Amino acid sequence: HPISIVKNEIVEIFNRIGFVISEGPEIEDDWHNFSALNLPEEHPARDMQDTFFIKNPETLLRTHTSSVQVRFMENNTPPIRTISPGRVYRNEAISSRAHCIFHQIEGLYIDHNVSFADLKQVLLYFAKEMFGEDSKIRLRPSYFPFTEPSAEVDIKWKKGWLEILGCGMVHPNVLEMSGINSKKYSGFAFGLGPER
Ligand code: 2U9
Repeated sequence: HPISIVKNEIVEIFNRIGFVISEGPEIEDDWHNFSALNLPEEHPARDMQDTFFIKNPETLLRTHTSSVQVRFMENNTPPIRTISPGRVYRNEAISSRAHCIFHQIEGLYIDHNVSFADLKQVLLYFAKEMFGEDSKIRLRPSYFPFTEPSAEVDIKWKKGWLEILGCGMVHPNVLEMSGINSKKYSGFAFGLGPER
């Protein structure tokens, strides 16, 4: 399937620089999908409108693969380099551009002294491997609850800019909630949607 082909290509690019694949359950609990990712109780993403609940509020279909990386942090100690591909679920209106089931590939890198410059260079490597050696990337400031600072990344494409992923430095709260000392360690994360 075209999505599997693209997914495998992306995963292999990150495998070559030491990211190992991690997988986790599609049926998740509130902690791994929301709370541990710094999404407070009142966050709109927790709304019935956006999330498929199996048993509201404690059991749901994961809305992102970040829950896999929370589990990975709970069960491993840094250095952590992992890539998590998988199916995710959001209760949105289905159209030719959006389905309620889609895919994400998320990366997580945690070690001593990981910087935003490391993030930028890893993403430039990815763009060059995926789209060609001449690729250029641009980072725009953005916001995600689980990363601070956060950015969206565009590649130069046919004279314009095309958004390919979101990323940022893992929020210290997120590290601490999974048992990683944010005074000793820092990390970056990114997420991309192969459908796009
Ligand atoms: C942990 C901490 C932080 C993953 C991230 C994004 C930014 C992002 C979307 C892009 C399009 C998903 O496919 S999409 O709908 N994702 O923009 N994802 S940072 O951040 C994490 C993950 C895990 C523990």
